[in-house]
Amino acid sequence: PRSGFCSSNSIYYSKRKPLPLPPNPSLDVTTFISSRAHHGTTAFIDSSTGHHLTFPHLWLSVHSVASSLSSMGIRKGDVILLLSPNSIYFPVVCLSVMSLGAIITTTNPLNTSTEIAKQIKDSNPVLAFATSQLLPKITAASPNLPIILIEEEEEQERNKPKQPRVVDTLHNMMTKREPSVNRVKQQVNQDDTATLLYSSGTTGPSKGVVSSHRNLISMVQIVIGRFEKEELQTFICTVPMFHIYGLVAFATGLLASGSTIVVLSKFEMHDMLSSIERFRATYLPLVPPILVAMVNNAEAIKGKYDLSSLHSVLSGGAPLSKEVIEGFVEKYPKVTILQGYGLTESTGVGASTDSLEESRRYGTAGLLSPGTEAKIVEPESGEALPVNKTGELWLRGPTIMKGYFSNEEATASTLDSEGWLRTGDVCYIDNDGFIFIVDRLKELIKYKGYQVPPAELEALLLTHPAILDAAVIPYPDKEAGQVPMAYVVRKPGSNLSESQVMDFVAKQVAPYKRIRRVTFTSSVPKNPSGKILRKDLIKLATSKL
Ligand code: 4UW
Repeated sequence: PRSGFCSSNSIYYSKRKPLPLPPNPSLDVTTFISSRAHHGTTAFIDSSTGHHLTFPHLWLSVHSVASSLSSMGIRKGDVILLLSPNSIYFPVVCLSVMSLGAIITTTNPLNTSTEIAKQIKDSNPVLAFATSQLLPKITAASPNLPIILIEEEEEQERNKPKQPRVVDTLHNMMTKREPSVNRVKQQVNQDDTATLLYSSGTTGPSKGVVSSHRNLISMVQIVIGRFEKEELQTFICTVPMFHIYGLVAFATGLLASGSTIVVLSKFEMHDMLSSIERFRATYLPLVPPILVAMVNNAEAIKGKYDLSSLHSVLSGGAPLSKEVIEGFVEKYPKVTILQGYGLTESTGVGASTDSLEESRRYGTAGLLSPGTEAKIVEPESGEALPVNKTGELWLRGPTIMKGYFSNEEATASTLDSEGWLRTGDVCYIDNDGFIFIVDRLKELIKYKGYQVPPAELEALLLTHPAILDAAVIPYPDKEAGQVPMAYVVRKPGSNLSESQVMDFVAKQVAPYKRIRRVTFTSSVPKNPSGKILRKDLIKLATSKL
């Protein structure tokens, strides 16, 4: 196999050892993970309740839930919605659903019922799993969707009878141990769809990213390759499992290596740090804003918590500045920062650093994942560029999505006929194959690692009776990475204020999507075909910094 830059076709081949896919075409990702030998004992621990799932218990539960779903009539290709914060039961749902060849679609628990309704309309689920706390959001979004309640044992009897749409509880399904003869056997192929996660890609509103079992199996292999060590590892899970980062790590990949995963239902600094101490955790996957907070509060943290077990933190989902990396290295000299760069559209990690030495190349997103190829393309001419030249990163390989769900137009403008994915990230690759991300070509705003699609906010702003036109751009922010900023053109005679604009949006979107800066302008700059010239606005907004 080739490795490194090939000057005859301007393709970069991964320098990592290739990981051949299992040859059997009829294989689902759950079976692939469960059949892997390892010597782990505890798969998941809930950091606050101490409830845990051993590996045998996990697989029994997955089997039992899958059989129940099958007796309920769930079949290959059916879409099932999962609305839950991080929990030790989240992976049980994902793995059961995927084992049947049914498709899991996840959504941010912070989303409003209107936002959830949009995803339901697009993905058309036949069933939903939800915690009792989040249940009202689903019933508001889709009153007739049957629901399976995810709840702790203690909560069992309290909620069930009140809700007519609740058809069963996860706990009940996990313990039913329905004999597998009841399960309708349907062959699941690596090519079949496994997940439908939502991402705005390079432009427009959120779209369903279709990832196959092959995409996920190949990502599981990549995760195993990075983290399977002689000794078993303990991970802290605080990044959200509904997002590709958390999903591939905590609901699939790490399980296959026998690691123990300590689950936090939401991010809270004290809980995270005390969990590291209590469980002697070795790995801590994070998004950059949490690393920033760890650097800024290092003295207080080190005085209060014993973090001596911690071997590495992983950073991904958004860029980490050199300043923060250096600050972290100085304050936590015994902890290695590893980078991971990925997209929902690449079903997880497209590039990563796997050692301290690799991470020392400050600012790099790392080397291409095994089996992944890249091109750096000049956006105007479409020409593939050589080493050290900056352009749009294109990726190809076994983890690249099949396309956007029921959206041929978006698929065609993102994936080309040779299988290349336009990432919308501006990068260069150095002589040694290390990728450096320098800018974002696409519209996407990342607030604390969460995706905020400007097109959705612009559409919402245009529904305001006093707004004539609007454009939303990312504005740099030390704490959040970026915040959404709006340029607004008021209708003649309107005296709409900045805070009125912000309130109007805040009432209708999840908190992470809120507009946090407003500037009034007389017109929104556009090209002749009507596309907003975002780069001009970003330059204008940041010129005073
Ligand atoms: N540096 C700079 C980075 C980086 C980055 C992402 O929400 P999405 O679609 O997807 C993600 C996925 C991140 C991820 C997945 C699996 C994994 O193991 C891991 O390792 C730590 C990370 O974020 O957003 C995709 C966009 O987010 C930006 C970039 O613009 C990309 O196109 N991004 N990671 N390390 N920028």
